Amino acid sequence: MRTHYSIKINQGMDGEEVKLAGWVHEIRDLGNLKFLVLRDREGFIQITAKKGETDEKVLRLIDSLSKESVIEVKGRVKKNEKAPRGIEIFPVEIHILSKADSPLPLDVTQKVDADMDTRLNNRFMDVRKPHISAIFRIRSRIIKAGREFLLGENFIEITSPKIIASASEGGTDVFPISYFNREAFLAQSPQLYKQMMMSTGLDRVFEIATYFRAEEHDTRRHLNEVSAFDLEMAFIRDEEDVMNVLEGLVLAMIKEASLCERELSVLKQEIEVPKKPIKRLNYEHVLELLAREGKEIPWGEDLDTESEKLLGEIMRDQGEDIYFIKGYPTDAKPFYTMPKDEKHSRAFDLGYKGVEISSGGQRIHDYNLLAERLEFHNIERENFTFYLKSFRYGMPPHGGFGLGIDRLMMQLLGVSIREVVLFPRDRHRLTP
Ligand code: AMO
Repeated sequence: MRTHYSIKINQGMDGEEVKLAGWVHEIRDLGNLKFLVLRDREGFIQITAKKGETDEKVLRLIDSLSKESVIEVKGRVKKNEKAPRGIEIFPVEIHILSKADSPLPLDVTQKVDADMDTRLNNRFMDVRKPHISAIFRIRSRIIKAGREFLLGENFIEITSPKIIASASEGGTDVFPISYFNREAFLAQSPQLYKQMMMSTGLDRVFEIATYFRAEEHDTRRHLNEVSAFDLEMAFIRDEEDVMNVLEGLVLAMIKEASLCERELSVLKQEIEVPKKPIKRLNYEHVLELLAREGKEIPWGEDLDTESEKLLGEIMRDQGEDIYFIKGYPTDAKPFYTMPKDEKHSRAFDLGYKGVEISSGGQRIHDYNLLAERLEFHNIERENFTFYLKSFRYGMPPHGGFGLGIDRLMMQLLGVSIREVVLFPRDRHRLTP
């Protein structure tokens, strides 16, 4: 329907005939002069109609327009230094493709600030705002960069089932569903399947996965439906091999975000790309750093939100936005975690500006040890028979990680997790 997006029209096109299509962002009627601002995916353009010059039919149609209606405009480009970007369109024909009702549920011109619930309830309109759509354009770019990075590193993209028979991460945070006449669950992660892939010979796999987590948390960093880069690789010496891939992936994604110039300028933001290598901190050292600031965490416990945030501040003061924590106590990590010594494991987390954005590690590949760890975690072995079987007939040493895309986006832009997910799922939100 269109020959150009608004942004492509420039002064050099003076006199050319173009076709544009989009939403009526604003209408101003000054009697003899009528201004329309047309908004499309890429920006805005002014349409100027003049009594005596513009066709009567077009003038009457402009009078009948409501804000946010969808229109198609055929017109001539005109240089005008007084118009935004020095150009306007002189309309020859306008057609209404879809008329918008009024009043509008949300003000797209941002003159009235709506609260988050109203915005999310009307997300289809919220995303019409350029600074909101910019978020999802950056999101698309970093996902593309991540996928290309991994394909370039010889990883194979897979798809694992989301309807499964047992809790993939153990624990109780699962959504039960009815599967014909049996109980099933929504997958908490591809964990069991990506590990099973390691014994297939396809020894480097990844998935852009959805995690379903029945966590009760109601915070600015937790959702019940999560997107993540989920990866597994075999023939590793130890967790450092996995951390090096995560380092490359996350830095490639942050770098791509930093290159989204137009979006960042709409958002009035700049993104600093951290330098390689990402600092490695030992769990015990982290406890010391926190204790120095008055936050005591008993050995063996995971960091709570407050200490994650404090650690982020401590590291910021040392000039590090992003950091690994390794050598976690084995018992604080899931059953599949490879122990390093009696107390420590080969699991790691990746923190970015005070929030965990990824966790992973080397896994147990020995059948007997894995069965023992399942028992230690009080997980019924019968539910994991299909998974355990893949460890009995040739399973190479392996490891992997999950990198939360929503978490990475929220930390990149310094906003709540709900801002970076189109239709977030939390305890209160099931529609739209
Ligand atoms: P974990 O449970 O730590 O590990 O999840 C990995 C990453 O996913 C993101 N994430 C979440 N983001 C928002 N809301 C949530 N409720 C939420 N839960 C998780 C975080 C987190 O770091 N199987 C392991 C990964 C692995 O070892 O390969 C796992 O799922 O960014």
